[in-house]
Amino acid sequence: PARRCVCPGSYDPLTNGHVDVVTRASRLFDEVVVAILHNPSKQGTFSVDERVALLEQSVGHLPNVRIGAWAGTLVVDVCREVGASSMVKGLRGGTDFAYELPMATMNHHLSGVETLFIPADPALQHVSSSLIKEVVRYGGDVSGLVPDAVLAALRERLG
Ligand code: COD
Repeated sequence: PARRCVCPGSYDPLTNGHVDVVTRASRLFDEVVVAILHNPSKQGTFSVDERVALLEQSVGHLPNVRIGAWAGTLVVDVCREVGASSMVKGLRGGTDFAYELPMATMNHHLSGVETLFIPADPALQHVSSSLIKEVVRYGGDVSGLVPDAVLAALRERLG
């Protein structure tokens, strides 16, 4: 059977850190499902349709990557639905690890799904969606840290 993984996240919006993790996961698995998990009661900066479109433009060229969106769903239920026995996440440092370890253990407890961690590209360790938005809001330059399509969308929305 095809080995499949899920790369879950908010992707509000995606950054080059996300692109790096998805690209590296796509070399390890037959198929990668990029899963946008969003809270239906919380409005993001970008709509789910916009997040999907930006992901399509930035990782859509990878032949074994597909993109989907789920609202108000446990990530383990997404894994079950798409037939993935593991998820892949990026680790930027100790703070990510402290946040991710209990989630990984809970997700394994809930359904046996494994979480695999990929160490962040050192050149992108400081990149998060929230920090990127803050920098753009105050007029800073984030080129090189997000895909060009995201840069344009951020400038239009916040710049
Ligand atoms: N380099 C490498 N990796 C990065 C970088 C970077 N620069 N930036 C982000 N990442 C990684 C993050 O570590 C994370 O693994 C992933 O990319 C997604 O990041 P975000 O910021 O888009 O998404 P988060 O952290 O807001 O997503 C959280 C989830 C949606 C995965 C989580 O809340 C979740 O699983 N929600 C579903 C509900 C659920 O199942 N809850 C119970 C969990 S036990």
